[in-house]
Amino acid sequence: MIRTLIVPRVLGKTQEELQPALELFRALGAVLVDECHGNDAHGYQLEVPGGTLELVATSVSPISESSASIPPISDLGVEVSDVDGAWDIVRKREVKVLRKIADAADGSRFFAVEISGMRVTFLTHADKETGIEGSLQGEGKRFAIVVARFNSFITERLLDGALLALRQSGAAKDDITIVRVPGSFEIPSAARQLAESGKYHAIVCIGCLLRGDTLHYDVIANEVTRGVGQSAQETGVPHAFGVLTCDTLEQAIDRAGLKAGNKGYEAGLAAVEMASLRDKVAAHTTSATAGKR
Ligand code: DLZ
Repeated sequence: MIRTLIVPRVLGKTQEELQPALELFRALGAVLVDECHGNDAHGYQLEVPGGTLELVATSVSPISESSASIPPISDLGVEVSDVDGAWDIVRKREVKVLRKIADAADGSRFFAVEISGMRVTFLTHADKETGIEGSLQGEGKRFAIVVARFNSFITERLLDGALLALRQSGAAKDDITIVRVPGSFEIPSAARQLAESGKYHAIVCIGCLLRGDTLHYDVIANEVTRGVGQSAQETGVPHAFGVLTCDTLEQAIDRAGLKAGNKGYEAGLAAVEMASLRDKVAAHTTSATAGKR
């Protein structure tokens, strides 16, 4: 029966008019899974971890009349893990703030904005125990990207995706170092040297292995995965894995910006989140230890 709810929102007449909303949702972690372009219409499908259909009956009209202590019903409700982090990301963009961030009477926290004519309420529920989670704020953090030149047709697109994710998270251009290596096999050693320097909060590893190109594909793929994982574990510096392992060039193209999104972009977001998580876990464990003294 029902598999997915698709909620189309018409946000303008041209592709350009969609971009602010598209970029905002991608900056908050939504993954672009499909896009279609015709003469009169452009569509982008974004996927998020979960969705709930909420049916509401109320005599109160959406944003304007609802009470200041109740999250307003708008065109779209977005539950986020860290509403303060989302507020920092959203308010720096071209949005009209409808409600500044505030605590609701039920203990949840929310804000509402209008972007490309769409009213969106962002909130974090009070009653949900989300545990410790990293945020997508990269401001003030330093990142290194190790990118393999082999199959550069793909890896340069993945690099663009990673850079976009880091910049959208607030990371400064000067805080991002790009290091190029010949092929995927060389990624772990360069990543390790960068991690051991202590200068970076996270490393993004980018490569593309095509089964057809290498007879020892499995050996290299295993070695790169093992080496990157080992570097992350032994240095404690988060490493995001943006190395594609594909059977065909078509599969790689799909994962480098078309149908299946851009895996470099996803790796960039993972690096930001893990850098933030590392700080949060460190702060949590330090305060827990101090409490025992
Ligand atoms: C040699 C090689 C081959 C055949 N295929 C790939 C590939 O699909 N993707 C990739 O990133 N690198 C490839 N390489 C290069 C190796 O990773 C490595 O750079 C060389 O073996 C030199 O050590």
